[in-house]
Amino acid sequence: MAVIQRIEELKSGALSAVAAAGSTAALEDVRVRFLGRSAEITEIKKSIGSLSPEDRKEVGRAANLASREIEEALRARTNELAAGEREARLRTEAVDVTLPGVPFPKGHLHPSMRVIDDVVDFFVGLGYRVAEGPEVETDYYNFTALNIPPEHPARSEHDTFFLDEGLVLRTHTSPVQIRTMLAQEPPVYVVCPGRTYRRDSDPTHTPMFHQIEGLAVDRGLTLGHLKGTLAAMARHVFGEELKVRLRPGYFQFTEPSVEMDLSCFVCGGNDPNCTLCKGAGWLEMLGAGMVDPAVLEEVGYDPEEYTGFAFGMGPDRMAMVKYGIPDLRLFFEGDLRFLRQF
Ligand code: 2NM
Repeated sequence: MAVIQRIEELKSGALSAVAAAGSTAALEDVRVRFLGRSAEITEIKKSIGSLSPEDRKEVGRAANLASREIEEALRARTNELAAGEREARLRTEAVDVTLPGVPFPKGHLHPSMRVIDDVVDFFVGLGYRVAEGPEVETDYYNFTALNIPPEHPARSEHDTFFLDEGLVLRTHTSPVQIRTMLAQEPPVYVVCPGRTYRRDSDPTHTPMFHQIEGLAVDRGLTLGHLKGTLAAMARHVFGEELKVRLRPGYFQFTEPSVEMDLSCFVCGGNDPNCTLCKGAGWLEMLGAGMVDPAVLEEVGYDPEEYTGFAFGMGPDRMAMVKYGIPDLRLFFEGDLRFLRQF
């Protein structure tokens, strides 16, 4: 019968095409061509219904056998080729794990940032929160709320950069403490690092410099808490052997006010020719004091119920001392030859 003949031809055509295919993709083409929806064998199977019962059985059997044989050949050849293709892909994608890595250039922490991180970490460890605020401040937050009213001569000590309409570049981070106190009730324990600005430029002053201030307001806080806290902070940053001392100081927003010195960590106070302390034995480190009742009242705290201590320090200067850097201006010139040393 002609149809049976044709099925045989199609089958041997398909088997040679399978044998000739060089890739799994080519095999897929062969499958579509010989067994797909519009392949000739498929058409023959569809037309079986119109044959006589005897022919139907014989043609059906031949067509099914042929399809099965082609499928089997496709499966076997696919397995063969897939293994080779996988092998080739693995070879091209191979990674030589014994090759040295590509060196990744390391960044450097700026010396000021190292001191800032040290100080902030210390206070966070005590349970203080970190607070930040705007660098462009209103005159009110930068001065008036801190017991420095308009026209007060203390304002001139700040060498302020004035902007338009009652705005200034903040001369300290104290306005962040004012904002914190206005936003919450005591107890307050905050540390406030940030950039500050004063019109000043020489080997130990730059127009932009960093400050870290801190504030604690609670029931029963005393100068003793201030001294213990700041001494522990100094030892954390500069070394556990250090001694500290307080001297009387003056700030408009604290009463009493103090200055804190560190014992010289280069000579320990024993070398009259010490290059760091110049024989003084002590290094000036920070200013602090008990928050003036006028400041507490300004933010709506009752000074009969609460007391507080506050402090401010210059991490840039602390870094100069800690790392022996003679000129503060080097800090902000962005010269990599300088920065890479840290
Ligand atoms: C200092 C020294 C002493 C200070 C006081 C306040 C506030 F907001 F509580 F009044 N903030 N910062 C303060 C006190 C800052 O810097 C040398």
